[in-house]
Amino acid sequence: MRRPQEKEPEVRTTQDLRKSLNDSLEGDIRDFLINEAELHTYDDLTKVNPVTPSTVLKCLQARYSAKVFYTHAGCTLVALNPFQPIPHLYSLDVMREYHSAPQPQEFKPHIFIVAEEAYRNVQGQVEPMNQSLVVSGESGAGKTWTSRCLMKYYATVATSSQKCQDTVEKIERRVLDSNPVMEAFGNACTLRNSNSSRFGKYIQLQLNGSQLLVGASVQTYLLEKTRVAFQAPNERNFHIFYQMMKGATEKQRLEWMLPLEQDFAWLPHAEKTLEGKDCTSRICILKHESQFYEEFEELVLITVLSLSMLCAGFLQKTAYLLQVPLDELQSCLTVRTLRAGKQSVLKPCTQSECGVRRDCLAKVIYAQLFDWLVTFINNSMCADNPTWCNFIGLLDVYGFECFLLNNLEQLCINYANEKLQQHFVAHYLKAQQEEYVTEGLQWSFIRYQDNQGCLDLIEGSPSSIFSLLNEECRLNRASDAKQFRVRLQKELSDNASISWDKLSKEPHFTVAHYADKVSYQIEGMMEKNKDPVPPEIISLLQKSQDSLLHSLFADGDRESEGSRGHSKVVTVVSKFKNSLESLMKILHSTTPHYTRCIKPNPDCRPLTFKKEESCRFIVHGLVSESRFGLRSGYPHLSLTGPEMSDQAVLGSAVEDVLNVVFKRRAPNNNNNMVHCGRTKVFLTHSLLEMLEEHRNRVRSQKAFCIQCCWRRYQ
Ligand code: AOV
Ligand code: MG
Repeated sequence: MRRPQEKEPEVRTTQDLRKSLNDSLEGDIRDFLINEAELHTYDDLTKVNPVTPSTVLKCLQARYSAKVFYTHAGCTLVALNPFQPIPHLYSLDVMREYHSAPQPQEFKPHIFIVAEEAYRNVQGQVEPMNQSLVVSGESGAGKTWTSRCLMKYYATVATSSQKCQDTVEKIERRVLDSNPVMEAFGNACTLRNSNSSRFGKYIQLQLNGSQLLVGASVQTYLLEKTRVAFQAPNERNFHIFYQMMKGATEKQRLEWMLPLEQDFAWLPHAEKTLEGKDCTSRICILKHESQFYEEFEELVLITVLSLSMLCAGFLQKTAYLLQVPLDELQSCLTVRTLRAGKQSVLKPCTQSECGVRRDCLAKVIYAQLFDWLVTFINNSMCADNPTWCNFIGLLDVYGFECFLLNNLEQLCINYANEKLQQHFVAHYLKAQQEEYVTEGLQWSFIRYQDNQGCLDLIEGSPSSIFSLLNEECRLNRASDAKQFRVRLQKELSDNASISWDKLSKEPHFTVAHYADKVSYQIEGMMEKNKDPVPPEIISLLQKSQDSLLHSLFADGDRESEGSRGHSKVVTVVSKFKNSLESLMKILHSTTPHYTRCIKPNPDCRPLTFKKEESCRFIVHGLVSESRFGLRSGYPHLSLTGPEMSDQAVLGSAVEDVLNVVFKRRAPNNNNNMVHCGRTKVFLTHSLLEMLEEHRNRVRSQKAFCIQCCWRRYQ
C-alpha cells in the first residue's frame, strides 16, 4: 500500500551515507529531509523523513489545505474530515474505477482502496478469510460517515452485473436502508457531533462464493438509553423524537395524540437542524425511501409513547397509547411495593422517586424497542444460511469522548476505544515485527508499551474499577460516592493510569486513556451500573393491550429489580464487557484493516485545520502509533539504493556522523540508540529528539547570523 512518490536521497556507499546524514543534520537551512513545498504529495506518512509529530502534522495539514483527505500511514489509512460534502470523491464512477483497477493501491489514497483490498482478500490466496474494517477516531471524526461510504461501496461493487437478480438488489437496498433507520433511533446531537452515534455497531456484509452481497447482519453495543430521559446542557434527545414531532402530518398528529410543538419544551434544542436537512425531510426519507416503513410505523408510534412518559402532564394520554389501565400506570409510578417474606407493603414514593420511575419507564421501553428494531432489521437483511460463505465486517463504535462531566456512559465508550486500541497495537506490532525481520534486526531489543495498564485498571482482576463497581452494586446498600472514591483510592492507587485531582470537590477519578486524560464523576455511577427496573413497571407493560409492546415484555427476559437475587446482579458494565469480549473474538478471527479518522478542528468547521487540536490526538496516538507512538516503534531514516551489505560499517559510519553532529560528544550509549537494518537506520526517540533539537539550534544560529549580516549590511 505504500507508494514511494517522494524523492529520497540515493545512498550507495558509506561515504554517501555520511554525507547525506551530515547534510541533513549539519547542513544549511535548506531542509533536506522534508521538503515543505512538496509535503502535500506525500501519500504515506511513513515516508515522511524523519517521522516526528511535527512532520506528520505538517504533512497532514499541507494535504488538507490541498483538499487531499486520505493518507496512508503504513498499514493504516488516515482520513481527515472535510466537514463539507466532496461529491466527486465518492461517485459511482470513482467506486468502479478503484474496483476495476488491477492495482488499486497505485491510485491516490482513498477509503475505496481499503474497501477493495478487503474485498479481494476475502477470496484469500490459500483459503477464504473473513475481513474486518475497523474505523476509529474521536467523536465527530467521521467513523459513521466512513462506514456508510463503505457500505455503499460494497452495495455497488459486490453485485451481479445482471440486474435481473431482484433478490440481490433488494438486499442492497435493505442494507443501505438500515442506516437512516438505525441512526434515527440511535444517534443524537452532542456537543462533539450533531449526528453522534450513541450505540456501537458491527455489521457483517455476507458474501456468497461469487463474492456477491447476499445479506447482512448487525450487532449493536450498549445504547446510551439514559439520553431518553436526560440530556446534558446543549445536547439533544435521539433524532427520532424530533423527526416525529416535526414530521408528523396533521392526521398523524391527531391519531397519535401528539402534543403541539410548544408542548415539547422538555425536548431540548428542537430548533437545531441536522446536517442541513430539517427533521421534516428526514422523517420523509424514513417514510418514502425506507422499505421498512410499513412495519416501522407501529414502532414509531410506541416511540411517541415512551416519549410521552417524560411529560407528567400526559399521563392519561400515555395510558391510552400504551394501552394500559390509567390507575395502574399511576400507581406504578407513584407507589413502591416492598416485600418482606411473603408479605408486601405499599409505600408512596417521594417526588424525586416518582421522577426516577417515570424516566425508568421511558428508558426501558426505548431500550427494548431499539433491540426489537435491530432484530427486525436483521431479519429483513439476513441471507439464507447456506448461501453465504464469508463476510466483511464494518465496525463503527462511538468515538473517544471527554466532556466537562463524564459518567458511566463515557467510561464504557472510552473503555471500548481502549479495547480497539489494544487490538490495533497487537496488529501493528505484528507488522512492525515483520519489518524488523526483513531488515535483519533482532526483535528482542523491542520493549513495547501498550495500554494494558489502563485496561487492567478498568476491567482487570482481582481489583479494577469495574470489579469494585460491581461489588458495590451487589452489596445493594445505599450508594455513597465519597465512600466509593475512598475504596478506589485504597485498592487501585498502585495503577499509574488512575489519579485524583485534589482540588476537585466532587467525588471523581481520572483515567489516563491512550488518547487523553478523562475525569469521571462518581455520583450516580453505581445506580447507572445497577440500572434497576421496578418490577411494577415490567408487570404493567406485560399487561399492555398493544401487541408489539406486549411482545417486548411478554417473555419477561428483562430482569427487574425484584426478580434478581442479590448475588447475581447483571450489571451494565458486566454485560458490556462480555459483549465487547465476543466482538474482540470475532475481530481476532478476521483480517483487520484500520482506518483512523481525524477531526481537524473541534467546532466541525469545514476545511479548517487547527493544529493544536489535531496535534493533541496525533501525538496521543491517532496517527503517531502507526510509526512511533508506541515506545517500541523506532523512527527510521530510509536509505534507498542497494542494501548495505556490511551493517558494522554502516554502524560505524552512523557513529562518526553523530560524533560530528554532537561535536564528539555523542551520547555514549549509541549502541542502544541506533540500529542499522539492511535498508534503514533505526533511531530511538530520544536520539531523534536530540537531533531535532540540534537542528533547530543550528537553524536559529544561522538565522541569527543572517540577521547580523543583514544589520551590518544596512
Ligand atoms: P463519528 O461517527 O466519528 O462521531 P461522523 O461520521 O458522524 O462522526 O461525522 C461527523 C460529521 O462529519 C458528519 O455528520 C459529516 O457531516 C462530516 N463528515 C465526516 N466524514 C466526512 C467526509 N468524508 N466527507 C464529508 N463530510 C464528512 V461519534 O459517532 O460522535 O464518535 O459517537
Ligand atoms: Mg458515529
